[in-house]
Amino acid sequence: MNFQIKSIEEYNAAYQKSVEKPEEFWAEIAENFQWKKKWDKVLDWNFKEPKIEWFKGAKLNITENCLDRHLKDKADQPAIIWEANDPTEHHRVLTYKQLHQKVCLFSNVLKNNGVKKGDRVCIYMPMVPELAIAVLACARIGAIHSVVFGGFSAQSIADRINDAQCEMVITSDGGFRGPKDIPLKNVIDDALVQCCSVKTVIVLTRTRTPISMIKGRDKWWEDEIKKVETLGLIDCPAEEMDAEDELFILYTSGSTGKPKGVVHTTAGYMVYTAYTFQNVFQYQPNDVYFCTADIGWITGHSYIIYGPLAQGATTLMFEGVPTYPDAGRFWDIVDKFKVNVLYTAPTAIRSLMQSGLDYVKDKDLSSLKVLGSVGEPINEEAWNWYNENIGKGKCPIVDTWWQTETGGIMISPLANIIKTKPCFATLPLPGVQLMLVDEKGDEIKGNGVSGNLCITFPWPGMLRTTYGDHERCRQTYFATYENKYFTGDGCMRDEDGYYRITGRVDDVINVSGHRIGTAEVENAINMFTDVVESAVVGYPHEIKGQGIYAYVILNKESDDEELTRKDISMTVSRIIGAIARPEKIQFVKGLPKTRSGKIMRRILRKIAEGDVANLGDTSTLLDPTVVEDIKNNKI
Ligand code: 7RM
Repeated sequence: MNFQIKSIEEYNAAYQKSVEKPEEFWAEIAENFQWKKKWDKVLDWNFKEPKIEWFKGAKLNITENCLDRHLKDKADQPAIIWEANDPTEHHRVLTYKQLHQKVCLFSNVLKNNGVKKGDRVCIYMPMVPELAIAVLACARIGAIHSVVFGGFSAQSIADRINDAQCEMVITSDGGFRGPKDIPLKNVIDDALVQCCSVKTVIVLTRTRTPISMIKGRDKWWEDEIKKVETLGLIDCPAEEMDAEDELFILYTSGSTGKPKGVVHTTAGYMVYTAYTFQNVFQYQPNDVYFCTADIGWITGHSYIIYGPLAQGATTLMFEGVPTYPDAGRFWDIVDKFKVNVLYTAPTAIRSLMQSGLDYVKDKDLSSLKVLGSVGEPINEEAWNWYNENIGKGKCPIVDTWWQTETGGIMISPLANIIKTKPCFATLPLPGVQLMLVDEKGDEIKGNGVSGNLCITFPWPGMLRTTYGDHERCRQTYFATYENKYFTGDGCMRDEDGYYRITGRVDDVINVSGHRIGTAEVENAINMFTDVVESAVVGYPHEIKGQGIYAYVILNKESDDEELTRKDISMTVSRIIGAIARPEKIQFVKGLPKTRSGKIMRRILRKIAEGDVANLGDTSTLLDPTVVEDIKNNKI
């Protein structure tokens, strides 16, 4: 592998080349992969439509790159180490050879059940190796996977299945998450009442919770595997895919009510996740790499599965949560498997920090070499705690900024190469051309400035479209500023030219690293019988980064406000999922609106933040008494 950057000079040279000769730059990197046919053209693009094509004309299968090509030298090296939710349950190790076999077998299960290239498959599973196997099996036969995080409600799943017209669902009887059992198959049954595209449901046995199994539709994973084994369908040749064939859909929230299906394609995504994984974490052969994300989010797709496996790494997958059975769980895992690279989220760090050092003190963390952070801005206190108590001052912290849409890491230090600075994602990776702009879209030049973060040139890992609605993709990302991809984030560039992401500038709340659209939550709250109108904003939350604050107008006074709050919460849980439940609900008589009827969220945000003295310009307010009422009854 010859794309590993080893020094700051090599970084500078790589960056410069990526800007001056982007096609040559990425072509050289792409040479390190296994192609069935090489590309005709490295890049074809315009941001107007947008049209983005990387490695056009090339043929490949990403699973040959993640599995088959490692069989020569790494057949017996662990590909996936799996640690169960319950520490007394035995962990599992799948070598590259074993993972390859299991993916092939399950690929044949998919084919045997009529799944073809281009079909969409919804995956709703707990963090078990079979989830990674299901994802890779889809990729192997050219089916498009749409993984839905296990915390989403039946309604959310149904919306996602219908949007993508999935033919199959892969799930399990249930999942273990800390002290709880999650009834995954039950939720799927509720969802499928609304989904007529789904013909088959494959159900893995995990919790042995009693579940319904519908004849003709539902099939046990284990039985299906036996069937293909009996038929002698052991090997499964990898489908030949075009570079720009769709690899997966992943739904993410934006400023509008409906989540978007972000589409990633095969070749560019593979090259980008592998390149960034290698360079950001500086992964060395035989390192044990542990990313604590869930595969239901982009971080799990890119940096538990595809990036690490493309690089022949050992990736550790953890089924549970950081605080079960106690707040020492991550450190026990680091100790047990001698983890070298740990990649986690600020929300987890803050929660473990609050639990105190007792959970850290007797753990051997000396194997750690690199620490990573992702999902939201990391505050200085958490950064320092992570650095001192986990890294013992010896491990660089790579604060990685990126998005579902970017496919892979965009701004980050390269471990041990780019000097870190608390709270700074530091510098763009090679191939990433950034620009800060003002409201009008004019570039903000120089250092010591802030603006809206845009990207001005394509990179291989970028989204290609939003599923079934290309115009929405253009509108959302390419229309705000001409000829630029707009990230939705605010950003500052300091005197050293280092970048610091300050947070979303749109109506998206980042709760524990999960993106939630305010409009989505409002729609869910408005479904509650007695709600007339609502407005949702984010406010600073000590552990979650941001919490959800809802202002709600009821059609009649509640005789038990606490109960009504719980009812509203339950309604949101049903409509979206527990992750979107508002932390705070304030009943109000009216919402601050302009004369044209627009809710003035800026004012609501200020009040939720507790900054009532600085509401800013309120001269356009239709009815100022509304604001007084809200201020006086703040919770
Ligand atoms: C990977 C992921 C994306 C949004 C993004 C930011 C925020 C992510 C950082 C960050 C500050 C970081 N994808 N964000 N990483 N903010 N520093 N290192 O999280 O699509 O779920 O979210 O998350 O606002 O736009 S995501």
